[in-house]
Amino acid sequence: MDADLLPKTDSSRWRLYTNEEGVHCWTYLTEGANAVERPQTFAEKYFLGLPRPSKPPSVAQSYSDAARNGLLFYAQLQLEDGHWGSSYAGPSFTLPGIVFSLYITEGTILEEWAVDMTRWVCHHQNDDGGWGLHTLGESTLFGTVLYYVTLRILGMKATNVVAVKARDFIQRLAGGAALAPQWGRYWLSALNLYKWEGVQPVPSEMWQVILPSWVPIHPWRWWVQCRSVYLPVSYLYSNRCQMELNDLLLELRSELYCQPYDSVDFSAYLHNVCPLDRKRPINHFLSIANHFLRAWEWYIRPEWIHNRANTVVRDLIRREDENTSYNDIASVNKPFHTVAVHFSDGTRSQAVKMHHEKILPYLWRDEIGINVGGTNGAQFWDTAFSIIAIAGAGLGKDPQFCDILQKAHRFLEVSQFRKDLNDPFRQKRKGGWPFSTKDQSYIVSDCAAEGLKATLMLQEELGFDKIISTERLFDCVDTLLTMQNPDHGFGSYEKARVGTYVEMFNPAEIFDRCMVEYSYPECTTAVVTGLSMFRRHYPSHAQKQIEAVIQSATGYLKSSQRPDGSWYGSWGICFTYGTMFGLEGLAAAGLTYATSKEAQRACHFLVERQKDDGGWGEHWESCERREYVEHEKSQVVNTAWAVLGLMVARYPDRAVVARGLELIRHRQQPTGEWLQEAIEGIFNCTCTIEYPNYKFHFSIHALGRFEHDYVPAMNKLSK
Ligand code: LAN
Repeated sequence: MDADLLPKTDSSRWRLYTNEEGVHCWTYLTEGANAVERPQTFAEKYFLGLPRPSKPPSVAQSYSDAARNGLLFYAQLQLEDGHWGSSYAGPSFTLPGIVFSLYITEGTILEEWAVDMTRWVCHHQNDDGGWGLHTLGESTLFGTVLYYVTLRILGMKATNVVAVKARDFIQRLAGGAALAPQWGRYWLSALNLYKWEGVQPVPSEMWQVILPSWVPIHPWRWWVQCRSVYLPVSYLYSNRCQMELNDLLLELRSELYCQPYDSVDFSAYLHNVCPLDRKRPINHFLSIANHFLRAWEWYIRPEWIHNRANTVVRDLIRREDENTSYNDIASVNKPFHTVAVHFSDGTRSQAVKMHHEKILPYLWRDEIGINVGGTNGAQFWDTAFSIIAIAGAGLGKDPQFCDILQKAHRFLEVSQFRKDLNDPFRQKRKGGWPFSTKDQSYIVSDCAAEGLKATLMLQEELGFDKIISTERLFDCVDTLLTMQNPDHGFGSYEKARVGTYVEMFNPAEIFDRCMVEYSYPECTTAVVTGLSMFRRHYPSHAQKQIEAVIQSATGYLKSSQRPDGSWYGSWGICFTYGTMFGLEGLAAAGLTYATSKEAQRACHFLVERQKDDGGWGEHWESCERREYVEHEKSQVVNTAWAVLGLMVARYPDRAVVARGLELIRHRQQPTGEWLQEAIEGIFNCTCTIEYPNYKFHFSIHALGRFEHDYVPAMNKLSK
C-alpha cells in the first residue's frame, strides 16, 4: 500500500528526547510550539527522513579516509547523552501488543500515534492483503489478524481498502481467525474476540503450586524471553480475563470469522492452527498433556490452589515490573503485563499508570510512521560496537573524535549494572551491561563482553580517564565467568538452566527452539575476546578461571563450526555474521589462517561466496533454511562482516579483502553515509529485525582496520 495516500503527521514537529540513561521518548509538539521549542537536530532529521544540511567531507583517497568520512557523518547521529539510537522494528507482534494493551486498559492512544502507526502498518501490508510474522515474511494469519484488529482499534473503517484486502486474506486464504496460533489467541481472548476455551492451557499453578522450583521443568529454567511471556499470559488464561464487549468488538467478531461468532466451537480448534503459520510440526505430547491439564482445571483443582497461584503469579509480575522499571524484558511481555496488572489491580491503579508511562520508550518515529521495537532500543549494543569500531579503525586518537568518544564513554559508565537483584530467578549481573538501557535491567552475555572491550579500549589503549574503576571491570569479568554453559559456550541472558527436552512443552507454533537458553558462537566469541583483552591488561585477576574459560570456550567454537567451515549466526544474517564471530573467537585464542585448519576452512567458506563485484550478499532466508542463500545484490553490512572476519584471521590474499572494501567505499555517499539496504538481524531463525546502525559502525570498522591493523600485521608476517 502506498503510504503517501494516507494521512500523516507533520514530521517537522517530532522531537526525540532522551534521558541520560538513553531512554527514548519521541514527542509531537503541539501546533505553534515549534517556534519556542529547539530546532530539530541533524539526527532527528535523519531519522525522520527530512532534508538536512550536508557538507560533503573531502574525497577519500584511501580506505582510512573513507572510514573517517563515514565517522564524520555517523558522529552527527550520536545523541546528547552519548549513545547511538535507532529504530528497532521487524516482528509483527510488537506494535499490536502495545495498541491492544492501551485499548484494554483504557490508556491514551494519542492522535498522532494513531495516524503514524496506521501509516506504518499499511506501508508494510503485502500484496495479498496480509502481513507476515515479520516485515519481510510471507503473509500469515497471525500477522494479519493482529494488524487488522490494530488498524480497526486505531480508527480505520472496515470499508477501507486496506481492511477489505486484509479481511479477504483472513477469511478466504487463511480460514478465519479461529485458526490463529496460540500467541494470537492470547490477545484475541483478552480482547473478547476469542474464547479462552480454545486456548491451550497455560496454568498459573506451574509457577509454584504444582511445580516447586526445584523441579527440572519449572518455568524459571526456561529461556527468559519465553518464560517472561508465559508469566502474565498464565494470569490472563487462568482467570479467563476478557475486556468488556463494545460496538467495535462486536463488529470485529463479525469480520474475523468465516461463520457467525456465536456458532464457532472454539474448543474444537484447540490444536488446529492455520498451516501458513505453523513453523513446527504438531506437538502430540502437548496435545495429550493439554487434555489432562483441562481435566485438572475443570474437575480436580481446588479453589485454594487457584487463589494461591494467582497470588504467586501476581507477585512475580510485580517483581519483574519493579526490577525493570516497568519496561519488562521486551515488547512482548510488556503489554501482557500491562493487561494482567489491569485485571488484577484495576484500571486506575498505580501499577497500570506506571505501565502506561513506560510505553513511550518502545515507540520510534521513522520516515514512514511509528513502529514499536523488539526491545526499548539497541542503545548500549550499538554504542559499544561504535567505540570498538572507532578504536579498531585507528580513529580513536584523532582529536576531532575525542569528544564523541568521551560522550560514549560516559554512556558506558552510566549503563553498567552496579548491583545484583534480589531475585532468585535472575542471573547475576553486577558489572555487566544490558542490550538497550540500564533501566531495562537485564544483562546479556555479549553486551557485557562488548562493553568490557569498549571500556578497555578507551581506558587502557586510548588513555581516557578511568571513570569505570578497575573493581568494576573485575565485577564484569567475575559475572561473565558465571555464565558459561555446560557445553562450554555462552548463551544470551543467562547460563542454561535445563536441557533441550523442555522444547517438548513449547505451545507456540510460530517459534521453534525458544524454550531453552542455547549456546551461541556470537555470544561465546564476545566473551572469549573480552576476557582475552582483559587478561592482557590485568593478567593476575582470576587468571586460572579465565584461562580455563578461554580454552574450553574455544573448544565450543571449534565444535560448533559446520563442516563447510561456517558458523550459523543466530542474531544476524546469517553465516556471514556467524563466521565473522567464529573467526574472531579463534583469533583471540591465537588461531589464524597460518596456524589453524578451522580458520582456513572458515576463510575459504567466505572467499567462495564473494560476488563478482567484490561484495558479499546473504539473504535472510539463510536463517530459516539453515543453508547459505545468496542475496541477489551485495550488501554493505554482509561485506563488512566478511572482510572483518578475513582480516582478523590474517587471510593472506590482501586483494580479496581490498575488493570487499572497494565495494563498501563505492557504496558510500558523498555525505560519508551509507544508505539502508537489506535487513540485518534475525531471532528464533524466522523473525527478522533491523539494526540500522550496522551499516555505519561495521563499515567504518572494516575500512579503517585495513591500514591500521591488517596491512601492518600482514607485512610483519611476510618478513
Ligand atoms: C535480541 C536482541 C539482541 C540480541 C543480541 C545481543 C544481538 C544477541 O547477541 C543476544 C540475544 C539478543 C539480546 C536478543 C534476544 C531476543 C530478542 C530480545 C532480540 C532479538 C530482540 C527481540 C527478541 C525477543 C525474543 C522478542 C520477543 C519474542 C519472543 C519469542 C519472546
